[in-house]
Amino acid sequence: MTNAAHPIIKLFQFPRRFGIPNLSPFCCKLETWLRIAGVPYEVVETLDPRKGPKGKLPFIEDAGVRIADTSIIIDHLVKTRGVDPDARLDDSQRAIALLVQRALEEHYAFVLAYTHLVRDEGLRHTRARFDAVPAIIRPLIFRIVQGKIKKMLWLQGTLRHSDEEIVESALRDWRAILTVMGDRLFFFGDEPTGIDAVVFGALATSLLTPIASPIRDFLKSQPACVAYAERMRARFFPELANAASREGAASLKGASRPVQVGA
Ligand SMILES: N[C@@H](CCC(=O)N[C@@H](CS)C(=O)NCC(=O)O)C(=O)O
Repeated sequence: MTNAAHPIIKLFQFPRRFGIPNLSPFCCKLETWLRIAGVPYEVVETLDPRKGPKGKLPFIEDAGVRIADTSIIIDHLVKTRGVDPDARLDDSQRAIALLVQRALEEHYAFVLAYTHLVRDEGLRHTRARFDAVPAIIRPLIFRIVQGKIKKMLWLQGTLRHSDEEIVESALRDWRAILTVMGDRLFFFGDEPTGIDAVVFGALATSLLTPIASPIRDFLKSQPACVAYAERMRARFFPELANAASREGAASLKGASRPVQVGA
C-alpha cells in the first residue's frame, strides 16, 4: 500500500486522553477507519484546529497536500489507495450507513459538544486541555473558547433546549442506532466496515471515558453496546484496550470493598 507513489500520510489530531483513540468523535472516526482499511499513517498531535484547511480537526497531509473533513479524506484514500472497507455492502446497507452517519455527525456530535464542553460533568474533565495555556491568560482563553462553543450551539439550536430535552434527543439517536445494530459483532456482520468507525468514534467518547452523563448511563446499561465498544477498541487499538484493562485491574486491587465491574 505504501510505496514511492504513496508516502505515509500524516494525521493531525488532538492528543489522546482517557484510554480511547480520541475524545473528538471525528478524530476517533478517522484513525479507526485508517486501521480498518489498513492505511499506514503517522500521528501529529495538535490542539489547534486553525492549522487545518477548514479550521477543524482532524486533517491529513498526503504528499505535502493538506486535506480536511473525515468523509472527504476517506473518499480521497479510497480513490488513491484502492482500499474500501465498504466494498461488500449493498445499496440498502449503504443507505442505512449514511443515515446513521448523519444522525451521529449532524445531530449527536452537537450533543457531545454540549455534554463534554458545556455541562459541568464534562468540563470537569475537558478543562485540562487548557493546561498548556499560560496560567495568567488561561481563564480568559477558556471564557473565549467556551463562549464560541455556546454561540455555535445556540445558533445550531441545541442550546435552546433544556438539559432533559437534549439528553432525550440523544437517547433517541442511540436507541435507534442500537436497534439497527442488534447484537452483531460489527455494524453489518462479522467484519467491520466504514460505519463502524463512525459509530465507534461517537461511542468511545460517550461510553469509555470518565465523563458522566445520563447518556453514558443508558449506554452502559446496554450489554451489546458495551461489548461492541470494547470489541472495537480491542481489535483496532489493542495498546489502549490493554492499558484500560490494566487500569481497571489496578483500581479493583486498590478498592477496599468489592467493586461491581461495569457498574
Ligand atoms: N465535518 C468535520 C467535522 C470536524 C469537527 O467538527 N472537528 C471539531 C473537533 S470534534 C473541531 O475541530 N472543532 C474546532 C472548531 O470548530 O473550532 C469532519 O468530518 O472532519
